[in-house]
Amino acid sequence: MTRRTGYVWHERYAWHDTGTHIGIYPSGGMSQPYHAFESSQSKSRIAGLIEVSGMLDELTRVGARPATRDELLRVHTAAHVDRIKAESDGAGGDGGDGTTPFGPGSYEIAALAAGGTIAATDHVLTGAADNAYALVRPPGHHAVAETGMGYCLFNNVAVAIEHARATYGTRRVAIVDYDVHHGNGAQSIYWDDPDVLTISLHQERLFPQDSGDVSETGGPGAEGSCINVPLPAGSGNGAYLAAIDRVVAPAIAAFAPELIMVCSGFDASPLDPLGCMTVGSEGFGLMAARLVEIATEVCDGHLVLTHEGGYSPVHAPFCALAVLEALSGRPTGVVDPFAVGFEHSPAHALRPWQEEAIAQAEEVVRALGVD
Ligand code: 3YP
Ligand code: ZN
Repeated sequence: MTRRTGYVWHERYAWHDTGTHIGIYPSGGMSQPYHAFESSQSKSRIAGLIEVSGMLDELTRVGARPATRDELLRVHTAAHVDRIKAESDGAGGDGGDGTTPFGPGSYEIAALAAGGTIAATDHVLTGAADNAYALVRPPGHHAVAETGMGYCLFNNVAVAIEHARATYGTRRVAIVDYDVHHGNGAQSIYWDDPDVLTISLHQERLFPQDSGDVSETGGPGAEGSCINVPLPAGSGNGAYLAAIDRVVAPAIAAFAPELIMVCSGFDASPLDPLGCMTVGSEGFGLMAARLVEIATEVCDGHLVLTHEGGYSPVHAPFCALAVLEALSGRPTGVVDPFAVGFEHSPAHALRPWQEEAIAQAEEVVRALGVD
């Protein structure tokens, strides 16, 4: 079955300047200048493969528009929004934690990233598309109300959710975050909100280092609206798919959201410089296919993905293409060259220590009575 999949990409996303860093850290001294891992490379090359593979012709192009200041203020403090704007009007600055560099004009690009996610959400909720992928930059899932962090300036997914609530009266929303890092931003923003379920699958204690434990389950009055699956380093397709089937699927079925938002990062790839996981393009594609199934069962297929991390310029494009093939139900026939020699890797088997982490999260879902 084929579906109409909305797709957002704007060349201006590639113009967000993260400058010379050695990946994560400022360069200088004995650290020869390189670039920030979060650069335009991986994103532009994803957009490139989507076009060259012919996938673009099968998608519904969705235009990006900037989120307004008021739309950002539904999630962020005025002090944060205005500081980013002021620094962006000057020489550039940092999102707030010293690892989130940005150049002149990045306020407008970050507003376009949040607005691109809004546009994708509009397409799905008005029925103009069945589901959608917003390939936006800068990413958003670490940004909290009062600051940016970890390459993120504004929380794109939260800005889109608040837009949906204000515009369509959407009440219950689930967020699934499979970026290799913890989705701390939405967890923090919706900690006390029982109507937004946040689920994050991530490498345990990676970033932010002290968040995303399985014991974090939501604030008073919102217990059970937050689920974390911190997976051990080395987890591959088997662990991720088991987490989707045993934690994500039952939690969402019980929560019964009207809309599912996905924070889609490809930094759980074995070629990623910022993670130690081994999810292949096949794994990402299968996760997306399961999410489509879950959305079909619980919320009329309403599924919106927004792009987060993923820093392998050579592998991320094949991961993204596999996801778009699953969303649209239209295989391109493109072969991921990295899958050859990787498909049969033992790294994909679900290992006992990974299974144990999943079982703990499963227990949270069960104990909270949502299963
Ligand atoms: C930002 C600085 C150190 C780790 C990092 C993670 C960014 C990311 O991909 N988040 O999803
Ligand atoms: Zn990440």
